[in-house]
Amino acid sequence: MSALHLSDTIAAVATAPGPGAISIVRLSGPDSLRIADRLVAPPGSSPSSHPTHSFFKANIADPLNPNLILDQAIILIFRAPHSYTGDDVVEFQIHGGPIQSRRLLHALLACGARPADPGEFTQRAFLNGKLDLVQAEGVADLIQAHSERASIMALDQINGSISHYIKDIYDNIMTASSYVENSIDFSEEDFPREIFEKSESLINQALGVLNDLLASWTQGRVIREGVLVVITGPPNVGKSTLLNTLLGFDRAIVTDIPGTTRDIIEEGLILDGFQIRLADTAGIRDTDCKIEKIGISQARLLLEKADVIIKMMDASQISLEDELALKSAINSEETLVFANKTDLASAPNLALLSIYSQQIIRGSLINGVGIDELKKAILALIKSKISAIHSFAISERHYSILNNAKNEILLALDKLPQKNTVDLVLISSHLRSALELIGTINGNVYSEQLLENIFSRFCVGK
Ligand SMILES: Nc1nc2c(ncn2[C@@H]2O[C@H](COP(=O)(O)OP(=O)(O)OP(=O)(O)O)[C@@H](O)[C@H]2O)c(=O)[nH]1
Ligand SMILES: [Mg+2]
Repeated sequence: MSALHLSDTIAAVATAPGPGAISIVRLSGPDSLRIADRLVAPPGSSPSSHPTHSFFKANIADPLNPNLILDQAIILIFRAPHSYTGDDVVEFQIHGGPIQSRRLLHALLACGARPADPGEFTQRAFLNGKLDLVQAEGVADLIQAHSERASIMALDQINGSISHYIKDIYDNIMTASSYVENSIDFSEEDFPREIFEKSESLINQALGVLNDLLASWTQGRVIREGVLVVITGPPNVGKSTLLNTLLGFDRAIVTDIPGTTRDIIEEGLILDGFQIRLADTAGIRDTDCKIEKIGISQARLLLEKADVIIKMMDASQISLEDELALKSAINSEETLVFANKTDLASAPNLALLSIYSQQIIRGSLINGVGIDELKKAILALIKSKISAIHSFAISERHYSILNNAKNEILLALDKLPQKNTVDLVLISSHLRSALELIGTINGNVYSEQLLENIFSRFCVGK
């Protein structure tokens, strides 16, 4: 990406391709008004004669053949710095459809604009100080949001919910770090010992906010990517039947042959507004079958990533293994136990299950029994993971950077109470490293590579 060249004027279609009522083509950069002037056919007034935040109707013509009218347009003028990007921006609202927008885009390119890269308008907004990197990431999250909850969270992020905390952490560590650095040159006798207490208090404040942000990560992942719910258990207990029942259509093959499912079968599902990734897996057992073995090891790997595990058993054949699995499941925060096939279960087995009635959901999928109870339990588990404490939620990128920054801060904090002037250089270097890391979250510190990674996930025109 020729990312950092703010002197170019960039153009792109901002609306989704395909038929629609209106298409919007955007132009941003120092030559926007001059380029737009070349397209407006007389007797329309030229865009450069209009003040910022004004709009007017005009015919736009092919710059190489001014007699050829391309479309009628509403033209909007935003002069720097009062635009989304901070550049001079001209937006053309024209008739919808892919042909009209493509013709206008080609005309703009012929007049000297360059095609915009993905996310380049938002990247310019960042480079021009209109928003920080966390807010820019919120824009991408908003466009990609699959649920109402995800879009609310993204909008909060654009409005600065996370940026505010990152700035807090950054400012406190910066002040602590300057206290430490300013005292490095003092002699042992004149040394202002109170800087240790002052710095410690600032660093602890920063650490508290940082821990709060870290704690919001699970919630964010669950809302943005969906909750991973994995169905597991021995072969033939009805795992694939459960997947099909929850989805409402036959996605997985169901037979009475143990070992039917081998590959992981994952499907999306919305349950009470929560996006769920529901996965059916191979039944877990000792087997000599090469294919089944691969399926079982894939299932085990997926279980490690699961947010919710539905452990299924066959109520008509409760093995010692089932009982052991049950005991470990009871202690696990993410596991629900579903005893299926109660229609086939003997009286002693039903009696045994009733001992665990608080921990086990009993059902008979073939008769539609137990499904509502299971859905309720899944939702309760998801809600317990999404506490109301956090109105914001950091992303995976923020999480890993904050964790590294936390390590640096803890190393600095570890040296402080010793009130040893020898350690000042070391403390200062840990604090500097933390600052550099935190700076890459909001973009106080950035490289072209970092911007490329972030903005490449945007669409063209945003
Ligand atoms: N009687 C009875 N049979 C059921 C019930 N639920 C599922 N089955 C049957 O149990 C058999 C196995 O079901 P599956 O859903 O394929 O089981 P699975 O756990 O996915 O099996 P694998 O893929 O082999 O691990 C099928 O014949 C189902 O029709 C139930 O509630 N009662
Ligand atoms: Mg199956």
